Order: sequence, then structure tokens, then C-alpha cells
Amino acid sequence: MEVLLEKLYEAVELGKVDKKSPYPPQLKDQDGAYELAGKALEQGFKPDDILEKALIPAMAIVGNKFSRKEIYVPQMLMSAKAMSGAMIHIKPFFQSGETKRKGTFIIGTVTGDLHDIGKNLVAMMVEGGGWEVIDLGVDAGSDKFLKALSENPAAVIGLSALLTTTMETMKKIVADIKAQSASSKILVGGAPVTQDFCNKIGADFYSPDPQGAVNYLNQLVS
Ligand code: B1M
Repeated sequence: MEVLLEKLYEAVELGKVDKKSPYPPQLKDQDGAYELAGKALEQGFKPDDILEKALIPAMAIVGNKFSRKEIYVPQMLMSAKAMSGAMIHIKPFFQSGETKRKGTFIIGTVTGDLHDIGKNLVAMMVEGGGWEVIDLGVDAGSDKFLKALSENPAAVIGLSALLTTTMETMKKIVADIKAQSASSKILVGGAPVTQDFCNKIGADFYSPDPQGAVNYLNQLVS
């Protein structure tokens, strides 16, 4: 891999957002993901290559380390921030249609539930995996999911719940979506959610962590 892309990969893996960011200490005063992605474009690297050779593999490594408990939420958040810094330069190419995404993922925390830290991590990792993400935020009910799905019929849906009480809401939203669009794929997660619960409510996939969500989505389009 070209040296610049290797540096960008490392910046995202280690969570170096931009030059002025003090984290991680070993990269102090060095370019971060923001500057490196800008330089890569200036030097003629294609946005697709920047994404596929540096950003996506770096986020995959981060996701796998998190799944194996080798890193924790703060490190993962820094990597996601670094990825977002790089994406400032790449996003205009998506908007112009020059760079394609793997698909669309609609995610939200279900009605009655205001916890969004885990949901945001999943959203950031999925975006880092090359997907367009529509984030419906927290307290999102069937109406919001169905509206977003009608505007993006091929999208995969992700539901997050952190309360045992809102697991019931998750069940209702899955039923409402399946009633309207039986073939739509629904991925569920959140601390109280289990594989058994996923099976019971008729969702398609359960992931305990963001990388599992990314792997599932990628497998749907592979
Ligand atoms: Co609340 N809260 N909270 N809370 N809160 C919990 C969840 C709780 C376990 C604390 C406790 O009592 N020990 C408890 C739930 C108990 C239960 O239901 N059995 C609880 C409660 C009771 C409440 C309130 C009711 C408290 C009150 O007001 N009396 C209230 C409810 C508000 C509401 O939602 N209506 C409430 C409020 C809050 C705050 C607003 C203060 C704050 C949320 C801030 C925010 O999210 N912006 C908060 C917090 C921070 C927590 C704890 C401390 C941390 C949750 C968190 O962010 N974890 C939590 C206790 C704990 O977990 N230690 C607690 C880190 C995050 C990265 O993990 O969200 O699990 P998590 O996400 C993981 C995975 O689950 C997975 O990926 C993430 C990364 O691995 N994942 C998915 C998540 N979504 C996924 C979706 C996927 C796939 C994977 O696919 C779509």
C-alpha cells in the first residue's frame, strides 16, 4: 500500500483525528486522518481507493479489536471520529455519485428509549464500512422507520434498545415493519437483547456489537 494510505490507515486505527488532536500521544503534532485524506486526494488517489484501502480496513480492525475486548468504547469513538474527519473530504464524491456505497442502513433507538451511545457507535462503524446511514435518532417508532423505509425500499433496518421495557417496543416495530414489508431485513441489538429474543420477535439478525452488524450487512451484499 502507498505510504500515505498506510499513514491514513494508522491514523484511523489509532484514533488520530487531526493534527491538533493530542490523542494518541505517540502521534502528537503529526497529521491526522483529516489532513491525510485531504493530501491523498490532492496527490490524485481516487476516493474509492482511499475508502477501500485505508478507511474501511482500518475501521474493520478497530471493530474486531473491540469485539475481542482488546480496545474499549473510548478508543473506538476516537477511531470513529478520525474516520469522520477523513470523510469530510470523501463525502462530496458520494453526493456527486462518483463513489458508490454498499447500500443504505436505517438505524434508530426504539420508542421510549433515549440511550444512543451504542446506537451511534453502530451507525459510525456501519458508515465506516462503506454504507449510507440514515439515523432516526432516539425514541423512534414504527411510523419513522416505515417512512424512511418507503423512501429507501432496499434499506436494511437496525433497531437498538437498552431497556428491558423498550424490548417490547422493539417487538412491535419488528412486527409493524414485517407486516408492511416482509422481505425487509431487520437487525437488532442493545444490551438486553439476545439471540433468543431476536428469534422470538422475528427479526433477521442479532449482533452484540458494531462489527457483527457490519459483517452481517456486508454479507447481505456480497
Ligand atoms: Co440508562 N439505563 N437509563 N441512561 N444507562 C441503563 C441501560 C441501565 C442498565 C442502568 C442500570 O440500572 N444498571 C438501566 C436499564 C435497566 C433495565 O432496563 N433493565 C437504565 C435505566 C433504568 C435508565 C433510566 C430509566 C433511569 C431513570 O431515569 N430512572 C433512564 C431511561 C431513559 C430512557 O431511555 N427513556 C436512563 C437514562 C440514561 C441517561 C440519559 C442518563 C444515559 C443515556 C445517555 C445516552 O445514551 N445519550 C444512560 C446511560 C449512559 C446508561 C448506562 C450507564 C450506559 C449505557 C451505554 O451507553 N453503554 C447503562 C448502564 C450500563 O450499561 N452500564 C444504563 C455503552 C454503550 C456503548 O453500550 O448501548 O450496550 P450499549 O451498546 C453496545 C451494544 O449493546 C451494541 O453495540 C454497542 C457497542 O458494543 N449495540 C448494538 C447497541 N445497539 C445496537 C444495535 C445493533 C447492534 C448492536 O444493531 C442495530
